[in-house]
Amino acid sequence: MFHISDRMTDTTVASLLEGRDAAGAGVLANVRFGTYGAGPTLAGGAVELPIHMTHGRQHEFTETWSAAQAVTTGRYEELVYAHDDERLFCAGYIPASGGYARDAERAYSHIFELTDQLGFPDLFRMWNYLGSINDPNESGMETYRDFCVGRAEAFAFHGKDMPAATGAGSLGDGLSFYLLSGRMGSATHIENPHQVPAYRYPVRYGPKAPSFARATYLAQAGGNGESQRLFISGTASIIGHETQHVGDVEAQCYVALSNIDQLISAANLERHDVRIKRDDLRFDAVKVYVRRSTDIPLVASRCARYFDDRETSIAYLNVDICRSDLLVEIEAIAS
Ligand code: 3HB
Repeated sequence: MFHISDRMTDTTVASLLEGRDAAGAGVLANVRFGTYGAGPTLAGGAVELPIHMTHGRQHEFTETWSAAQAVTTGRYEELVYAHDDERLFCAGYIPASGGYARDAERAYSHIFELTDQLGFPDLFRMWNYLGSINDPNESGMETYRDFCVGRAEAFAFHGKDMPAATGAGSLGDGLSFYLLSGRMGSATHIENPHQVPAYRYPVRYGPKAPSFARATYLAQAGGNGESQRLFISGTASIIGHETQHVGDVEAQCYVALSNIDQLISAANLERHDVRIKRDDLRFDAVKVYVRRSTDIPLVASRCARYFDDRETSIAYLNVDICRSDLLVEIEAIAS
């Protein structure tokens, strides 16, 4: 179960990983999108992860990942985790230093050790929020590219499939990350036929390509009434591997939404052997990353129309995006 709570109203606006009612279920984690960031902690039997993602307290919100069964928590190396019988939530924080490659490789290696040891080997969603994402590190490499090097090395070394992901800027320092992992065979990764898979991007975007899939389908968990979910990665104005409409936020928004359409089209789902009906899909937990605050009203009007904001929670975050010519990036959960 999952919900986003607006700090002011504390209403549940979306739900994920259904099992029991939100009121009765344990909580795996609270991810606080707010005015400061820090490393993850365990509090009240759940993971707490504050990430500096909002410019003011009025925009703060919390993503709550709830459990369907009893929750077990723990720590492993720099990671803090919580799991029930079916899902593992894991989080970490790497302080800013001259570069991220080594630390990211180490953290992702620890993630794979942990997920394998605990029996949740199938990563189905990850988020990485980097301070100064488009700025150079001490060797002159862009921070995002530097991070991609370490993450790619860990995925390659451990032979892991790449799940849906978001990689965006934060307003703080360091790398805040969290991810979800499931039992063996629970995840199916999906690509968009109109986009080159990110992990095959040419070297002009960085020495190691970004390690993620365009979406991941999470199959129904056995016997507890949980329903299926499609996790849509941060999606932007990229066709093939190239940014479209540099400088034009409205056109970028249109291409990003068209990319989501392509990804979840009946033909694409069928191509990936995912048996859910496009027409039955409902969106939840939409997060929209907007580089320039002045673009938010326009982006919000386009997204509200596409997602039907009467039905769906949409959070707008004014942060940088992994590629410096991208102005908007959109993620969602469809079920
Ligand atoms: C990532 O590097 O994990 C990533 C970056 C994006 C969108 C999705 C995933 O800009």
